[in-house]
Amino acid sequence: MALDERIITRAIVDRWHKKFQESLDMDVCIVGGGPAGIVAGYFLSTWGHRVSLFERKLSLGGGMWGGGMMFNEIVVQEEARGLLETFGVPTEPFTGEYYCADSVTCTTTLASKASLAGLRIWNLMCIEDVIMRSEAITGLVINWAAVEIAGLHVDPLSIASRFTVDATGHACEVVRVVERKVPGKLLTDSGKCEGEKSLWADRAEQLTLENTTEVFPGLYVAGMAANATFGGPRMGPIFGGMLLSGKKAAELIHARLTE
Ligand code: 48F
Repeated sequence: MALDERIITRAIVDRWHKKFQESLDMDVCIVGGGPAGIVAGYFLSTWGHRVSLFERKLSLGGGMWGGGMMFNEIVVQEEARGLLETFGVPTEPFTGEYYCADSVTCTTTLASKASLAGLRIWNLMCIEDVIMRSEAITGLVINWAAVEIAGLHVDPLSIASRFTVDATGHACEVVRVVERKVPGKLLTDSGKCEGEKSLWADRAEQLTLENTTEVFPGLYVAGMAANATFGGPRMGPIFGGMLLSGKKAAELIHARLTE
């Protein structure tokens, strides 16, 4: 058979548009494909919800690929080891309750399992704004990352979503947009984004879980974005809190979707 380039092009364009049209009205949209966002997406998809995840970069994984300072190993504590094993990621005991995993195995396995669970992954797209109604955040304003990177003046499109998760890491980009542009206050002490504090691994890991919650009607925070929103410290390359936070966000939203 002689290959026809026009059919190859049509296959890609047709299939992509079908996926996109089926994804205009979602149960949950997750912004950011780091460990917290991927884990949240995996569980919500596994539990039967319609979930999209938007990632600005070419690949999922966020800060997990690079381990600590480009040494491609991550550390997890006892509480999170079982979660990694749920995904089939091998861990090795280091000492006491510290375990290590290869950061590349970890990233690729989490992303693969989430995708196969039915999570709709939109890479190379960024969230530049939210859709607001008087009662809640009801969706996201999306654009190509290439448009953002090139600084082009191109209007975005939008996606409806019952719940949104800000899993954008240190920058907590969705929360920052809501703080700046949506009337009302965030559900933090000051009503504003408190901002991330300096490194304290133990406290940060506990707070990441506590801070994983709804921060504005319809908007949840997970992972490092949770600590940055509520004024918690950063934790460095220990990833248990990120993984457990993604699972907690999924559980909270699952309860809302099924109540
Ligand atoms: O930063 P990131 O890995 O967030 P996380 O899941 O994990 C944090 C850890 O990696 C590490 C740490 C803990 O040990 O402190 O930093 O909380 O992943 C966030 C992802 O969100 C994407 C970004 O490219 C990254 O892959 N992202 C950020 N803003 C946007 C976005 C946006 N506006 N639109 C789309 N993607």
